[in-house]
Amino acid sequence: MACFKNLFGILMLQMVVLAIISSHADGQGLKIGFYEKSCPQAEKIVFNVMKDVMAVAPSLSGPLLRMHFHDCFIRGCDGSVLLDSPNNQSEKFSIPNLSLRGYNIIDRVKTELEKYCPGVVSCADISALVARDVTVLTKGPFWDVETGRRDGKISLIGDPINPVSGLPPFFLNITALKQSFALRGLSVKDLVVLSGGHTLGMSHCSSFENRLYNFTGIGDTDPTMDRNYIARLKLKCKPNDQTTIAELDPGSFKTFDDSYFRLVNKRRGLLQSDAALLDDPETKAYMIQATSYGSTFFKDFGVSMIKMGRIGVLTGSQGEIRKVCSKVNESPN
Ligand SMILES: *[C@@H]1O[C@H](CO)[C@@H](O)[C@H](O)[C@H]1NC(C)=O
Ligand SMILES: *[C@@H]1O[C@H](CO)[C@@H](O)[C@H](O)[C@H]1NC(C)=O
Ligand SMILES: *[C@@H]1O[C@H](CO)[C@@H](O)[C@H](O)[C@H]1NC(C)=O
Ligand SMILES: CC(=O)N[C@H]1CO[C@H](CO)[C@@H](O)[C@@H]1O
Repeated sequence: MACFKNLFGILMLQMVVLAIISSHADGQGLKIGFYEKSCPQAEKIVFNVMKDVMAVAPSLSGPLLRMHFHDCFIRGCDGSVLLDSPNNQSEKFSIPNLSLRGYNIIDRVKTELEKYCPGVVSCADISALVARDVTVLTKGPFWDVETGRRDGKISLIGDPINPVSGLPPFFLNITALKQSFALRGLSVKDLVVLSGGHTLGMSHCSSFENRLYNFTGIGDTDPTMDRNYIARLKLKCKPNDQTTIAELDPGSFKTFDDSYFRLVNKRRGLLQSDAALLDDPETKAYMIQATSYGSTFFKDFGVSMIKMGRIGVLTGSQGEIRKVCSKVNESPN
């Protein structure tokens, strides 16, 4: 009985999440060049700021790409990840945000846009455009970003850690990863393609320490991880290290390329959720294709990013256009 109740609870939760997400799951109301008339320079302004930023801080490419992913996975792509709250109770104060950086860059882009077209471009769209631009500026693919998102007014610290509707944690197995993506209308192909975004960025040692030191609680290592790689990582990450970070794609973590897949194929994926991509025939086959002659990874990445960018968006008269990305607008009374 308890079991039934539990299952029912989970089903209910999934239905609620689906209801929230599917309201605009197809991205209705978004289009390429939404600001063509209202702010013709918008995309150029974003790109120019990002060009300056990447010239001096290329290591922000990973966190800024991830920012859009976090935003879309929680409550849909509505800029909720960017909100502060007076008592630190918004999404950005939730544990999975440890690796998010670059909020000040989003603010800088917003400030620049407000000079030219005040109150026109949403923070949710800025996040989507910035994700594309950091990809391009690190030698990755270009795609046309759909715009027209509006900003949400709610951001809750508990949302990212919700086991069903939250962010997929780094230790998820392939079944759970697929479920997390499916819940948002994303396919198994989207899962493996978007994981390729780990070609940029870093991860805290604490996110994979168990694989090096205590995988099953008997002081063992993860048998699915390359032993030489484990030895190398142990030099960098000591037990209970809360501060050190390691490159997800060592040697080219500031360049968008296919080397992440090459590493995972060689059992050198850093996170358990990276290694898990070898446990499914479809994701495994994709990673071989993606690292072979005629790879479609670059083209696929744009397609999956556009799909992700449609999750649970607010459009039309929903939400608002924030004046400052970290704050909801004052109500006019
Ligand atoms: C919110 O977080 C910041 C930085 O982490 C901290 O300095 C500040 O004291 C916190 N505010 C409250 C009300 O907890
Ligand atoms: C995958 O993880 C889920 C929970 O996260 C668990 O219920 C399931 O048994 C796991 N599947 C496998 C094959 O390990
Ligand atoms: C390994 O994990 C187990 C179970 O969580 C714990 O009891 C043990 O102290 C850990 N060992 C080390 C060396 O951290
Ligand atoms: C739990 C945790 O580390 N939260 C962090 C989330 O991000 C904000 C802003 O960067 C930090 O101030 C929090 O400490």
